[in-house]
Amino acid sequence: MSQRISLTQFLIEEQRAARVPADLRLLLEVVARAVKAIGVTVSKGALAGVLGEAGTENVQGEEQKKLDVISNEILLQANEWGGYLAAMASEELETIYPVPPNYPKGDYLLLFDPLDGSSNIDVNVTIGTIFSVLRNPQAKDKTPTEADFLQPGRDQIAAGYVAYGPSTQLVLTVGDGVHGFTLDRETGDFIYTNPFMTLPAETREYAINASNARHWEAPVQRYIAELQQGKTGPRGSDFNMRWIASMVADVHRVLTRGGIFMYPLDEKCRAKGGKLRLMYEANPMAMLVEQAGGAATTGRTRILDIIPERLHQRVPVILGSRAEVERVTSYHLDPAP
Ligand code: P6P
Repeated sequence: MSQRISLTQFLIEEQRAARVPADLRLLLEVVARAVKAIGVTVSKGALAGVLGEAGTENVQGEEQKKLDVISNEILLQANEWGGYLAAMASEELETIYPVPPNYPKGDYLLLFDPLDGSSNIDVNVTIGTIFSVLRNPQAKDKTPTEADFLQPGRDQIAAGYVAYGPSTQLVLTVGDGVHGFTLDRETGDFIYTNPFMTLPAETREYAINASNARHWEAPVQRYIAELQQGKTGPRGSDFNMRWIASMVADVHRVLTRGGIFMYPLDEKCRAKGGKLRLMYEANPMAMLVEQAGGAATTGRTRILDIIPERLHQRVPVILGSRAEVERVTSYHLDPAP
């Protein structure tokens, strides 16, 4: 049997290679333990009485599911005492969560969407957790502010997601490629199963919510129409479409077998700047995709170069196989057919 390498061993070896400082390794280990607890709760579903609405709204004005609230609490409680964080930010919290004064502060900021795709929870479709790690720009004895989080995605120290699907998979980058781990539910270990995940430059698969077609801008209309024309159109090839409406599931498929994932600007979400959140959805996914050899833009600019203005800022997202992302982006920048 080939040697099983656990996440712990992988991170210790990354630390020995001076690619991961000890406190970042500790942070990632704690996040891994927290997402295992989330996965256990998610997998119980109706048996644990955790399905359905929580009866509250989050800062986004979205109905919170019970599991949204539970997952958020699990991540906050797991990470607040370790001494490696100064503060956290969550899709489910209006403002930042400074580490309580009775705990030591550390050098990192942790951002997360605790349970992304929660509209799929009640119908048993894959959902996930997305996280991003930034360096705390303040001295440890200073209380962090929201402004400390407003760093461009290119400054992320680490990024990852967990897909709670047929298997529970953790996908992680610390800036040295993308690495996938599969949870062994019998031992509780994340096992290193996907070293150096890379994205094929070319693809024949796209992901977009086609019900928004009438709201899309002209460059997206043109791009999707060309894909739909298949062999008879300018692309000269047939394409396939998938849309799970769970970013973690759609992006995991793209990272695993290629593809392009699109939630572009459209007339419905223009006033908000886009649908997906920059700090804890677009940025971590963009870092992972670029580390895997792909590309990630808004259609007009590289996502990782965006200077954030607000913690819950939304942006258009076009990411995946580089050749396709560059094509769509070129249609935005040079619309003439
Ligand atoms: P729509 C889930 O709510 C989410 O934030 C992403 O996970 C997903 O890609 C997108 O929204 C789905 O949006 O408009 O298709 O429901």
